[in-house]
Amino acid sequence: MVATLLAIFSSFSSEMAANNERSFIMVKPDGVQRGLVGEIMKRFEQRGYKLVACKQMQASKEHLEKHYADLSSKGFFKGLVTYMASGPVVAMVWEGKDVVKTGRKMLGATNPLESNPGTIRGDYCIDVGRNICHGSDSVESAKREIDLWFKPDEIMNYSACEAPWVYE
Ligand code: DAT
Ligand code: MG
Repeated sequence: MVATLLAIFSSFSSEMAANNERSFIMVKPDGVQRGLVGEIMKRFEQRGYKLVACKQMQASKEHLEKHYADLSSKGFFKGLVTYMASGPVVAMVWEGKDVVKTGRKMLGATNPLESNPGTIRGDYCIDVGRNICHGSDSVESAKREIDLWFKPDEIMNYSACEAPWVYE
C-alpha cells in the first residue's frame, strides 16, 4: 500500500516537474514595431503554455553581447547586436511540458525563408536578420537566458486553472 502510494506520488511529481520546463521567448524589436507581440503571445497561450514572466525593455549592447555570446565570432554578430538594441523587446518566460523544443518548432527555422508556413517566422517575416522572435534552443540555454533577463522575483509561481484540461 505504502509502496503503491509512493509510486503514484513519484510518477505524479516527475510529471509535474516535466510540466514545469521553462523557455525564454522574446519578441525582437521588429516584432514589437510590427505589432506582433499579441500574436506571438497568443500562440503560446492557445497552445496551453503558461506565461510566468513578461517585461518590455530596451536592452543594452553589453546585455545583448552576453545573450548572444556563443555567436561572437560570427560576421553578423555586430549587426545582430545593433538591431537587437535598436528598440524595445518583449522578454518572456513560458512554462510547460517540452516547451523548449516545442517553442522552437512554433517559432520555425532561423532563416524565415526556410520556416514552414504555420510557424511564427513562416507566417510573419522574410529576412534572417529580421526574424521577429527568439526562443531558447536547449533547457540549459533557457536557464542561462532566464537568469540573464529576469530577477528571481520577476518570475511567477502559480497554478493555472486550465492545467487539468491541458494535461491528463
Ligand atoms: P535562432 O535565433 O534560431 O536560435 P541562432 O541562435 O543561430 O538562431 O542565431 C541568433 C540570431 O542571429 C538569429 O535569430 C538571427 C541571427 N542570425 C543567425 N544566422 C544569421 C546569418 N547567417 N545572417 C544574419 N543573421 C543571422
Ligand atoms: Mg539561438
